[in-house]
Amino acid sequence: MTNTPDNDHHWISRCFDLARRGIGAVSPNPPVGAVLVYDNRILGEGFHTRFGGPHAEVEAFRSVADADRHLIPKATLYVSLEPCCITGKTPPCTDLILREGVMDVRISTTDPNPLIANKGVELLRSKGINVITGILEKEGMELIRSFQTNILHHRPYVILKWAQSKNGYIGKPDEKIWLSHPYTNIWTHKKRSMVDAIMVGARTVLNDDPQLTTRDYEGRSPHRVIYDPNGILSTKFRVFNDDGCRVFYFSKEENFKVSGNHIIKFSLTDDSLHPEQILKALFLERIGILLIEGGAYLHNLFIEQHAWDEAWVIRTENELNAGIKAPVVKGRLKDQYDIGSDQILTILNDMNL
Ligand code: AOF
Ligand code: ZN
Repeated sequence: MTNTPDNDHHWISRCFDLARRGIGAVSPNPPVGAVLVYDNRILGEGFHTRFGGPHAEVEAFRSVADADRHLIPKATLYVSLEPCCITGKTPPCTDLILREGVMDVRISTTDPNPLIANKGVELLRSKGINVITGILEKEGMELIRSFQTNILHHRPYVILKWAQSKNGYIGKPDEKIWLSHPYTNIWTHKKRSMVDAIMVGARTVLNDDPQLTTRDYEGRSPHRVIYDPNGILSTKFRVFNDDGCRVFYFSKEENFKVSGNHIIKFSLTDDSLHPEQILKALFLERIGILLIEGGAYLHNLFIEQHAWDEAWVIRTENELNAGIKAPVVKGRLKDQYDIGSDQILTILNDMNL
């Protein structure tokens, strides 16, 4: 039976669902899903489960039952991302596809990695394989947005997050104020489990003594990044806890009050912008997605330098009408939903793509 466009959408959506299961473990590699279909039946499927691990296509072929292996050459391989044709940490998927004898490959989006970018598609076509690209392409691109930033700009994908009152205030100076609904906390912790690191500024550490962990949701906690340009903090704050996460500490000053085997210290200089220095250093530490949780000074520093890619704005019912103003970002509204009495907006900055 032939595959209609409707079927193509269905199977590529399945690839997206599979790919999403790798989010939180694959960065700075892309999340990728693959499904092998024959006569509207799944012969095998898989996804990229961890950085450095087998690619989605490898997992999909591996999962085929022995009794079904003879059907592989007649099957269609759906993949959310163009198969790779280079040897990275793993061998090229195009070799595997040729070996397995699949003659029909359908893809959502091509790989933005300059080493691959269409070459995987061309190689398969040159071997007589029918390749269709661009199925639900917009969604496919959105799925690998952070990877695109990583591979093209060699820096982490930057997400800003804050909660604001009805009147657009995020808090008062030198005071710990809670604005969002308790349910939103669970959402925050889920989101934390999907990023590689969370950053806060020294003032936020002083005022809130946050933990920055995912204790209200299953999943691993991200590494922590502390921006303390004037060296005012000490290891008595909870962000410096030795709990298996690494702590990246950025300061202009040599601060002897901060030290530990899990703490990696970086010196900031005045010869270039701090966001640039921080992002460069973090990317070398394999941080692909960085969530900046505040405060406003840090958010604004990154906004002024155009060093942000996405913002999560939590609009709350809180009546606070004075204090520190919420940052202002201009971008594309991706989605908007309610949690408890809060409204959460996701805003994308497409200017850096
Ligand atoms: C695929 N399928 O599931 C993924 C791909 O170092 P490696 O071997 O893991 O290769 C990493 C590159 O492979 C990565 O930069 C991206 O271009 C591509 N990712 N390709 O065919 C997958 N994760
Ligand atoms: Zn591959």
